Amino acid sequence: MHTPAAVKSLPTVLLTGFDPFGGERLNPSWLAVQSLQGQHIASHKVVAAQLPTVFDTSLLELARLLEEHRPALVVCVGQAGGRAAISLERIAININDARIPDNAAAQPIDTPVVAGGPAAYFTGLPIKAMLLALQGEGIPAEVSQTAGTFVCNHVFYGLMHHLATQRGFEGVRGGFVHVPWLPDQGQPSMKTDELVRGLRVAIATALATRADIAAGAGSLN
Ligand code: PCA
Repeated sequence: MHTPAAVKSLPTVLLTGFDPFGGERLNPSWLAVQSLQGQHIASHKVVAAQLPTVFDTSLLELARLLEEHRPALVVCVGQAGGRAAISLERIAININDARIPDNAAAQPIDTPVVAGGPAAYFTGLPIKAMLLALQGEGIPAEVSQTAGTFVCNHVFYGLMHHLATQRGFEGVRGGFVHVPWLPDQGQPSMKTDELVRGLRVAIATALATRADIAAGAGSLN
């Protein structure tokens, strides 16, 4: 029955974006994520939150959000200027190596995200199924083999480490998606409404797909 109580108890998708960084005035990841706040996708409710583009603080905020919302699925989103497509990140690595200072003027070089943690984590998202779904909708998409070594990779690694090691997160899936600039920021770019549509398709596909499609489909890279 669709009582208010039943609606309230819908499982949650935690969707994060970042604040602007590197002297930019906006961050498309936050604009796109923000517009999905409170929306329902495949019987899940989206909780949108902003993370600061700051090493360590971003992970403290993410950990707080994970404990508060206990999501069924987590998709962290960031801006990747210079990329032309929605990038489904495959792997998070245990390194911070910042080419520019973060928003708190920190610029760690060759430090681990988690001291003693594994070298890398694979995404928990079904990225090949998501890729096919996005391309089927005519939205430019690609699998990416690196989320870089700045705050996005830091958050991706911290997310996967939290899900892998903290109690109560067994079976919770998560991963990271990079989005291109908006047209105002430079080229190549993607418009906000296409980004939003792409994130909706990506999330719906992740919720509908338990095991990623594999070998039989051939390499989709
Ligand atoms: N992109 C940066 C950090 C914040 C963001 O949106 C990155 O790719 O690391």
